[in-house]
Amino acid sequence: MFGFFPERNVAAVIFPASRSICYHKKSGFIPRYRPLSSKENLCPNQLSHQKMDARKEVFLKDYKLPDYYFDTIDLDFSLGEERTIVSSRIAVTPRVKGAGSSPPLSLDGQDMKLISVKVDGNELKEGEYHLGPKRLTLSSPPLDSFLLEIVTEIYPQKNTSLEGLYKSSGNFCTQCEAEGFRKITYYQDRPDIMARYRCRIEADKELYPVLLSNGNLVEQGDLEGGRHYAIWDDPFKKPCYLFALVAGKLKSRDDSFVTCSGRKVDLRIWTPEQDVPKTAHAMYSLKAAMKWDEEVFGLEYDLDLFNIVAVPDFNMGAMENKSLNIFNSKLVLASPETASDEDYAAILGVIGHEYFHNWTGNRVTCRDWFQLSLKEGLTVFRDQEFSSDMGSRTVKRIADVSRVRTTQFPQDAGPMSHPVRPHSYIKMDNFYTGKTWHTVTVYRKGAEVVRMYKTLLGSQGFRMGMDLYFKRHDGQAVTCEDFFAAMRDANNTDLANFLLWYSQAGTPFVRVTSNYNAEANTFSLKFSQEVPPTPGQPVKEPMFIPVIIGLLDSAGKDMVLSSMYHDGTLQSVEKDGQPVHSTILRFTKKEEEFVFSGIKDRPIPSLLRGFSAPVRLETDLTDDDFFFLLAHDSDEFNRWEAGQVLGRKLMLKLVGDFQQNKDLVLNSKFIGGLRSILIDQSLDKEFIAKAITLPGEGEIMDLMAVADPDAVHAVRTFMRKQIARELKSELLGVVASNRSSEEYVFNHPNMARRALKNKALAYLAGLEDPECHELAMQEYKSATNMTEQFAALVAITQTASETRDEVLSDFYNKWQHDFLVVNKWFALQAVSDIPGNVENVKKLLNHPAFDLRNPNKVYSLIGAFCSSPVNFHAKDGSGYEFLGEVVVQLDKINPQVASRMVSAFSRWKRYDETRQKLAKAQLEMIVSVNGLSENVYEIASKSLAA
Ligand code: B3K
Ligand code: ZN
Repeated sequence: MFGFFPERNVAAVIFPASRSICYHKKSGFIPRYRPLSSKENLCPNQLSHQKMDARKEVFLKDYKLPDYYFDTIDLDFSLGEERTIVSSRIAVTPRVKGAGSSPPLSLDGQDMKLISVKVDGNELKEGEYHLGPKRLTLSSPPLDSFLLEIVTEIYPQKNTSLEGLYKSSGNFCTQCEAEGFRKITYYQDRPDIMARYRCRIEADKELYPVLLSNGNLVEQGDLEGGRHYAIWDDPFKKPCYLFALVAGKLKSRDDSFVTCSGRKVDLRIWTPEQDVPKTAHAMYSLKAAMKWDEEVFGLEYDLDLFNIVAVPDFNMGAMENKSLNIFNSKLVLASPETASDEDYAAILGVIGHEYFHNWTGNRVTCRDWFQLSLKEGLTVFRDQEFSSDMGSRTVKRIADVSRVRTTQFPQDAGPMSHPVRPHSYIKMDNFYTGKTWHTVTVYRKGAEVVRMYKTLLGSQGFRMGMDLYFKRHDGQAVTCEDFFAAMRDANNTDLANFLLWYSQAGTPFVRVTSNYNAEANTFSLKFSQEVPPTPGQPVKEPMFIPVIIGLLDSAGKDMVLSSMYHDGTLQSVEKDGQPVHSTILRFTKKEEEFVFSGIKDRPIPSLLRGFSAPVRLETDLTDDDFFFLLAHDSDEFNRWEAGQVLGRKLMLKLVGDFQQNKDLVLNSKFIGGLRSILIDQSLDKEFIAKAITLPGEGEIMDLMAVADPDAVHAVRTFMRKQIARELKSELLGVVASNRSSEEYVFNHPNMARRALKNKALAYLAGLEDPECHELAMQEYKSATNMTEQFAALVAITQTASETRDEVLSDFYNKWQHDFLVVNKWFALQAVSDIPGNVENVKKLLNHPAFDLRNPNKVYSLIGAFCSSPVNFHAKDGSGYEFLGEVVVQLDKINPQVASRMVSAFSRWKRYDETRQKLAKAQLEMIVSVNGLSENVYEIASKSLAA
């Protein structure tokens, strides 16, 4: 049997012994074209050598230009049931031509069998090349351009890692980013190698009637033996991580889009036949994204065909392969009955995201993987803006900021803390985004960094920067500095130490104190900042922090701002000669003061409007000031934020009371504030839903010296019940007035209505009184869409009750045929805070619908379990033990998914000693496992070391 787990003596299994040639740094490369002696053939310490190789850390500072460029590559795939033969023909050009001697050409490759290597038509013999478990090296290739031909054999059917070429539900598909192409053929698997691709695919016609790759279809036809072929040609040069191939039994939804220059683009979304009806929303999203990118950034699609394929087995959300995006089915398939508003919104955002990559990522790509945020931070920013324009800007901003705060801030304060542009990695896949349990810095903090450019330069200035970026770098592989330079040069401005956002890890703490001088009519704001030490970065420089502020007068209106003292001079803050209602302070030093003049009354400052920088803010504002901002701030984001600040303070105080066994009492002013928001008809309903949501348990634990999951859970549950009790009649009113029998429509007003109704229902059902329970049951039974049905189910099952099991089985029976809905059912049970839930989750592992090889199922069951503070952090260690066992098992199947799961341990030092001991024991057990993947090793060992 062939192995797919790189660190378990793959070479010994996959390659015939005569080809298992090792390379030691000490002895150097074995000279070309000299047959190896039997001694050289065998590495004395093959296994430990592989381990060393596997866990090698890669550093940004070590980046070197490639010695060889690849101009074109012709790929030929002969897909089979046992094995697939891959032949490549690469036109190679040395970077320096005609030098006295040529440097070695090192090609990445693993988990495959090498059949042959030819240089300019001559087959190389053993000894003329060097083959290791992870690379094939030509020690002295020709001095001038040459043709390299390689044939390999690969085994997609056995590839459970879901990177490279693999099978998903009977269809072939690929995932090459970040370093999956090396599992397909030997290649320089690095993004600065950009070549023009032609791809021929050959397969059984009945089993795989659809054959797709990047670019344009140039030829297709039938072959003997029931086989057929297709040839695809992509006119744009690309790195190999954007290569894609799909072969399978698929049907498409077809549509078209006419670009701003009048070119008709065929759009196709491919799925198994029965799912085609569920692709309407994805197609709508794609067309909306194409139009938006033209309107907002002037970016037009550049080919005549755009394909999307949905596959059920996929490690991530989706992949932006040139003109052949491959998606996790979850982010394509939707119908009102089976997908929630959240799913619809996610599909819109991710279809947009992958489409936007065509320019930010594909046309201009990354020089090396350290620059990942160049494409991901920018593209996340673009998808956030797209979704904002399609729905409510404030609500989208609140959702995005909450995500940064609840996922990225904790990461920035933990052992996995790294800059937006990391300095080193062991396994690049560990730096991609996930949900709450994985790294979010490159993507989410990266998007905040891009947003700061826009804040500082304005929409027009930002657009000028983008235009210059494309003008300078179209078709190139570039760095974050190149993006920075384009922004700076297009606006002819000084962005001072802004680049530190890419290189310094950690969330800056910003403190603000204010002082009103009634005699001088001045209002001063003193800022200080501190970036905390992070692993490998003990000392930090001050950052460039844009702070948008407004000053509210006693009636709650924005004061007019015209000038301020700063750096010893009086500066105008007017815009185009007009006074403004809010301004941007450019806070760049450790300490800095800004003094507004002409302020007639003591104002209440509204600081960091729209969350203008990803920082933790501490101010000297009183609770009354925050209640005032909650009621009046013209910046809706800060209105929400004022409620959150009050909520956080209150929860932390109650946690202290709980720990000291004091009675818990909820401040009536807080309830009053929530009531006035709840009944304010002028407010957006989704905004209300967000504003009456308490900060999450994770967010509160993150603010504690020692995180106490039991106390935080008890306090939040108490507060929710108390709020529901005191606002019961208003909440019942909300449910009653927001019912609708109309057909499901995905638009902001309808989603907002459902969000508010569902939020009210969740509060009410938490009361555990028969009337509310009955109401939730009615909502469950009468719902005609998944958004409302599932929300009612969540409300009913949040507490233990007689009907809980009944409703859960009713839901399963209804939806057992739909794997995406069944995943919701898994997640709902796994995330439950009912004590001892680990036993139920263990049972679900054996449920016939569960499969450890399917990432979505793992995320639904195991990932959701880890996000229950009560059960994952159970004091008896049962949650940790469960995860430890699962990670070890999962790592053998899919290291990428396993490493996401192991991340749940990374904050173990935040808990009390008993929990620390238990979690540490699991981490130690994991790192001691023989043959552990690099992915899991990197996360587990860094968690232990910090
Ligand atoms: N670029 C892909 C992510 C690839 C994941 C590699 N492990 C999706 C995206 O961010 O658009
Ligand atoms: Zn992306």
